[in-house]
Amino acid sequence: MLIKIRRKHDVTENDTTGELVYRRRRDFIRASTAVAAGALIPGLMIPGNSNASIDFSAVVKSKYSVKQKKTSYEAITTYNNFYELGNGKKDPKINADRLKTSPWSITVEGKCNKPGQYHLEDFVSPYQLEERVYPLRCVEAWSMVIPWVGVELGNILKSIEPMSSAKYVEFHSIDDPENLPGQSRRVLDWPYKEGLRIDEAMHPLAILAVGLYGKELPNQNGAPIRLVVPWKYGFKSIKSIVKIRFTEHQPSTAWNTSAPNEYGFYSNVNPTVPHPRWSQKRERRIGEFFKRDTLPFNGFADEVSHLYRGMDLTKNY
Ligand SMILES: Nc1nc2c(c(=O)[nH]1)N[C@H]1C(S)=C(S)[C@@H](COP(=O)(O)O)O[C@H]1N2
Ligand SMILES: [Mo]
Repeated sequence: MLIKIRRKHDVTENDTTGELVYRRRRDFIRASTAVAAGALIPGLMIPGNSNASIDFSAVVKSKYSVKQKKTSYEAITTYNNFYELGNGKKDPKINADRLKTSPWSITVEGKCNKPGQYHLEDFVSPYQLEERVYPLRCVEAWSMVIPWVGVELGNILKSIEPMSSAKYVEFHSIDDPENLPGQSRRVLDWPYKEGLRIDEAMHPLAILAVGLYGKELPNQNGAPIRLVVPWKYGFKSIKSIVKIRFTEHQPSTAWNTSAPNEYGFYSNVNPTVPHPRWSQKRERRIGEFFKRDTLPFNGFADEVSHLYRGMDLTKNY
């Protein structure tokens, strides 16, 4: 059911998860060595009263928004990658209620002065909610334009007071194999993990989103809180975050661990570096017929290319 036969160069909207093809092979090979569910990290959900009541009337527009036609709410919320909720693009919407978002807390660890467990409100309410209309470019060569509602990641991180030894930030998604149907299979090494270098995380374009189209984030889009890093491939924008850790060394991340030759740690959108199995030169904007050129850093080169000065992003992708 997962593997769809198609013409070689025809990446369609229904192309399920180029990201997954390699994994499936490895899954198969590793099936015999896979550990039992009991060895998985237990659920990280902690009881509390953190049912978010975010005031979406206080949202302001942002100068960082792009002026591109927004993808429809329907498409944004029915065509998703969220492997915890299934491998197909439609699965996350179908299985959305398997993600339990209330209560929700976020554990902060590592090299910072204010580690601990935070309620969602503590993360969000002190800061200005902004609408950020950003293109999202999946590594599978499709894209959307999404009007996120969120707060600048850097402002939140600063309030947790990272130490000078904090060179990276690591994020973990929810780990709840009892409820999340995708986690009963070792598609990835759960929980889903991502990471940024600290200066990337502090860049004003990076946000933690709690909504889209002026409303609460639907579960399939990573409720109640997810990262959005618009100049990187979509898989860096980790959903349903329960843990943030400051580290001295580059953290291991889910896709990079599963296929390091295909998914680099940085994974900035870069049309000149093909994925080993397909070109990244062009993309299909969901809802449009003709493909369009993919832009370096997904169109944000002026804002972010200085972060990578001196780095060879064709090797260190
Ligand atoms: N926890 C988690 N985060 C995730 C994913 C996932 O499977 N699990 N998929 C990633 C990928 S590959 C993409 S393209 C985007 C998709 O975000 P969207 O469904 O809101 O458009 O989420 C990213 N974040
Ligand atoms: Mo993706």
